[in-house]
Amino acid sequence: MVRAFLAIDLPLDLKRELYSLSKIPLPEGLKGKWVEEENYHLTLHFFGNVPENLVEKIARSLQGLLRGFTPFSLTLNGPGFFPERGTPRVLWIGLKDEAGELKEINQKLQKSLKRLKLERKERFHPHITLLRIKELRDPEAFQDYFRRLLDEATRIQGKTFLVKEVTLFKSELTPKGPVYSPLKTFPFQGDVL
Ligand code: 3AM
Repeated sequence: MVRAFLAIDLPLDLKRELYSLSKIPLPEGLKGKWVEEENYHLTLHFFGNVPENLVEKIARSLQGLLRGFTPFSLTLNGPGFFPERGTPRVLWIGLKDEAGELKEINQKLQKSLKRLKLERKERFHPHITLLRIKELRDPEAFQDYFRRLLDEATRIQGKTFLVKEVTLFKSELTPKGPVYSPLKTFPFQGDVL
């Protein structure tokens, strides 16, 4: 079995900037795990554990559905968290998909998942996970922290980056954290203007 997900990897300088946000100290009563700098990515779909032979099938299908896309840019938006109500579990930075390319990839992906009889996901909210919250004892302290994060994130908000490819990653969970390695990369066609 392979634990697989489809994602957009990020440029190194952007990862470094995102990681600088982790320097804001977490308040008392908020325990979490900041995503490792090298691991930042934008998940398009989490496949979960799939048998090896299905990975090949998925890759072929992805090859087909991603054909025809050309490089496009995405813009960093402000921070947010999931779930919106109740205890926040995941803190992230959102993305603006101005040209609607992510939406289009997702629509094609959902059709392809249906054809492969794989589980689909109704909602797609493009984000880069920053922090996974393990314990939150003081909601007010969280609000303060989040305000500080909103403030700090204005530095990087509006930055754009070019997406030239999509990657099918293998995720291995280790005691030191997840290790992501590319299984297959799907480069977009055409020259960048
Ligand atoms: O980009 P994010 O962080 O949202 O949360 C995991 C990460 O997404 C998600 O897959 C991405 C790469 O690990 N993920 C992990 N387990 C999951 C699950 N059981 C999951 N998404 C949905 N269901």
